[in-house]
Amino acid sequence: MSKRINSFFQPLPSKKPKTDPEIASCPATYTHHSNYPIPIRDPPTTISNPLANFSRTTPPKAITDQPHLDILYFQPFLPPSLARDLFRFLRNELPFYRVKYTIRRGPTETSINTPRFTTVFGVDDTSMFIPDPKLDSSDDNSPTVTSSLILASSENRTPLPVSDKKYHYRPRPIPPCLDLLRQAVEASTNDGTKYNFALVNYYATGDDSISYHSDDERFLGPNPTIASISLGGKRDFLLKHKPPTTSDTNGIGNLKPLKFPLDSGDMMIMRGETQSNWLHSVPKRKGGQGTQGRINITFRRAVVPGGTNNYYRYNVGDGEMFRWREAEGRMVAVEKEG
Ligand SMILES: O=C(O)CCC(=O)C(=O)O
Repeated sequence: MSKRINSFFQPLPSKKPKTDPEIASCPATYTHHSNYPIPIRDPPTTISNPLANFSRTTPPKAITDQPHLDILYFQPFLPPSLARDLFRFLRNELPFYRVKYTIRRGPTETSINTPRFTTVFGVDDTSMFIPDPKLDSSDDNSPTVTSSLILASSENRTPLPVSDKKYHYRPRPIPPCLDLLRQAVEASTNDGTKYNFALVNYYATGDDSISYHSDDERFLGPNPTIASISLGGKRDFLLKHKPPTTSDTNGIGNLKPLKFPLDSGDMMIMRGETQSNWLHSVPKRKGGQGTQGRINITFRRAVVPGGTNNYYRYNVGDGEMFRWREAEGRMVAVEKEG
C-alpha cells in the first residue's frame, strides 16, 4: 500500500517537471513539501551514488598569501562527469527566480533587477526541518512521493509548524539533490563546519553577473565559512580587498584584484577574515564559456531568522517562477501554482 504524506502541511498536487533526455531514463521520484512551488525531482543514481559515496581525490590549495585572505581552492572538487550531470539536473529541476526589488538611499528609491537567476533552500539555526518518521518509501509503488518534511522549532525539537509571523517567506527544506552535495562538502573539509542554507545562482549568459560584495551579514555570525561550488561554463571569480582604514594601510591599497577562472566542478571555501575584508564578484563576460550557462551553489550557515528572511527576499522574492525549457534552451516564466 502506498504510504502518503502525513504532515502538518497539505501536500501539493503532483506535477512532473520536464526533464533532460539524458537523465529521463531513470525512474523519477520527487520530494514534496508544501512550501515548494513544485515537487522537486530526486537525483538519479548516476548523481546520488557518487555523492553519497563521495571521496575527494584532489587536495585543496590554501590561498593565504594576502592580508586577511583565507581560501581553500579545490580544483576540481567534483569529477567532470558528475559536475556535468549535476549541472544539467539542477538547471532542469529547480525553480528559479529573477528577483526585482527596490533600495532606498536617502530620499531616492532605486529599482534593482537581479542580473542572474536565483533560488534558495534552508532555514536558520532557530528552526529545523525533520523527516516524517511515518514515511518509508521502501514499499511505496508511487513514483512521485519519497519524503515529507516538517518544520520544527529547534528549541524543543517538537514538530510544530513555524508560525507565519516568524518568517515573511515560508522556508523550503534543502532538497535531496542539494543536500547530498552539502553532505559531501561537509565531509570533505572535515573541520566541523555545518551548513543550513543552499543559495543557487544561474548565470544564463555572459551578461549575467554578480557585482562586488561580501557575505558578511550579521545573521551569518562572525567570520562565516562559505563553500562555493561552480558547475557549467567557466567564469572569472574576482576578489579585491576592501578599502583600507586610515589606521591600517599596510600596503593594502596597492593590492591588485585576484582572478580565479572557476571551472565546472571547482569549489572555493572562503573562511576566517575573508568576508570581513574582501569583496568578490563574477563580472559580465563577452565570449568564452559565458554562453554555456553556469550554476553556482553556495552553502552557508545562518544563525538567526533575519538570515532566513533576507535569503528568501533576495533569492526567491515575490515575482514569477522560471523553469528551464530544454527544447528552447532557456529559462521560461511559468505561472504561479496554488
Ligand atoms: O557565482 C559565484 O561564483 C559567486 C556567487 C556569490 O558571490 C554569491 O552568491 O554571493
